[in-house]
Amino acid sequence: MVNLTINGIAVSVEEGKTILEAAEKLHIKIPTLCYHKDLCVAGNCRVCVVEQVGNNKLVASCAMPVSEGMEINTNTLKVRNCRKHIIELLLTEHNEECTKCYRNGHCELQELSAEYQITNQDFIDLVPDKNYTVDRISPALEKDDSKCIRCQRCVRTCAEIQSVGAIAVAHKGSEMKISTVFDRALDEVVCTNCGQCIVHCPTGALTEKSYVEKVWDAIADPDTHVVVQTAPAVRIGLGEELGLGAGTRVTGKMVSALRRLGFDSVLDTDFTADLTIMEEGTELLTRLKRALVEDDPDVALPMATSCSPGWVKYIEHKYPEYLPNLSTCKSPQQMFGALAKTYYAKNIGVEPQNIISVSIMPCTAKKYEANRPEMKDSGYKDVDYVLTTRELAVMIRQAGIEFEKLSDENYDSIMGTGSGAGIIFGATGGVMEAALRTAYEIITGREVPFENLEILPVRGLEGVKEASIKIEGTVADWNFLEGVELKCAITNGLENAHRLMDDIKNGERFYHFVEIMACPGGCLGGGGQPYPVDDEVRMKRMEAIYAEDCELPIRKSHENPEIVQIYKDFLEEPLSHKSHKLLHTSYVK
Ligand code: HC0
Repeated sequence: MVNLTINGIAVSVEEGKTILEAAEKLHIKIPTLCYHKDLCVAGNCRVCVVEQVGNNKLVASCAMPVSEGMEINTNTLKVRNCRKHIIELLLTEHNEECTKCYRNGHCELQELSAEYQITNQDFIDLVPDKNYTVDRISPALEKDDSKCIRCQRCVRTCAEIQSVGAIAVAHKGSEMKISTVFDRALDEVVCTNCGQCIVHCPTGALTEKSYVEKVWDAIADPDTHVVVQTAPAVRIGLGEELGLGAGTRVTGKMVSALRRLGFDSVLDTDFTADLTIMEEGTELLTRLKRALVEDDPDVALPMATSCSPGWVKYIEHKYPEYLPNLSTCKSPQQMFGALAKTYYAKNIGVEPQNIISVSIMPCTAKKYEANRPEMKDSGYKDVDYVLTTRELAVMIRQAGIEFEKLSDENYDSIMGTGSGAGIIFGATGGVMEAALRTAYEIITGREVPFENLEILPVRGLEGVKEASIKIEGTVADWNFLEGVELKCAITNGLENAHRLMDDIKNGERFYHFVEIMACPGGCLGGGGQPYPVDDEVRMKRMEAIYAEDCELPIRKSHENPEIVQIYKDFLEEPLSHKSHKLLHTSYVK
């Protein structure tokens, strides 16, 4: 341990820790901008400077490791003046239309500016006028350079967490900016639309494209029937965005708020998450049969999940030779959209052209996914508008709804019932766990014992998780699987996906089934969820998801009565002709 004092208070921390981390232990807050717990240290904004006693030097506390006997002051006149000048300089270059900014009230620069009472504009004459680029081309993301403070959190996020590298630092000195290859629009480069840059950006330089006004217009139109679906992870993120703690579960209040906003049908993506288990599970078993019984050399294993659109875009760019390995299932969002304008429209007696289908997602890539040309199998655009959890919170605030005081309400039916297996889709490992709960019962004809419902090896924030299940006691159709050891892997975050895919490609690992989610922690850590985020917050959201699963009366997808009903009334059976037309797709290199 290393002993030091901060503001005269003694503290001991492990060797290698920084001054910032030691101060945190003493509950002394040091302001930061370029620093983020998820990322490597950059030390480029210097707003976290502190004074080292003895040499009177200012050092960046996020980057400086502690040393024995060190004496640090975090709140001297010199420190305060230095921080103030740094913030003033940043503001001098910064777009000052804060009242029109999407991050107004949630901006770290704005908070610091208020904290340090910045009223001066002493440096304004030193800064040349610039032509800033505003990129609004993508259906999912927007990038406004006039709000960028060049802290490079986005660059590190894109490279370190996501292994994408769509954005990088260009030029030097005062010309320095965050750019893409040849300064192309985000929509024209390898960006996966995951939005992790947004949740790591301290200002409004990177945001989602907002469709709030379009949705208000649809709700106000008396000729349209507006159907809304809510993703698994929104119910454990919305409360946090509305000021309740991380991991607060608000499913019933969210449903109630959506009705008060004026949505005509309030339905649940968990229903199509359950449907995905039926379709994707059957697809996996079919592929295994082809491989193990028919010795078909063309069958692509491992089969990979296809529900995370950031991951789908990543595989298209980085591993196109593995596209046949993607499950042909559309994501639950898109399955829902295709059914909303066919099955649901028919059931409620509304013409599909009069339905507007809105989804509330924790994900920015879902906006991109809804706009993909493949996603029109209902004969219309399957999902018209995608809002993030944050955008839904904006609508709730605009409508003057006192969220905390709402009573709990239930989703409408049909397409409004989800099982616990559907809910856990929102956490990394959830799709795998949900699939195993159903596959076990199909293959063995026996019920999963209650104590084995929770498959712990697939849970948690670890980058790559593995599970190996020996199949025993199969029933007639599945005897070919007797004794087979089913090998599965789960990853979250595209850097981890990249490592896993490289190992598969190099023949170092073999699996039958892999679950890959683009964002750290899975959808609960998506680019449309509340900021700020770190692993502590992700863990709280994850615990909330599993708690919700535990409390539901139905915890297996195949036991969802609305799933049984849709196969009886409409789809006939998994992988039927109708299922293929509406629920499956393919991607091209
Ligand atoms: Fe997810 Fe999904 S679990 S991707 O993270 O599969 O966004 O929450 O809605 O579609 O269900 C996001 C979350 C979804 C989909 C589901 C899947």
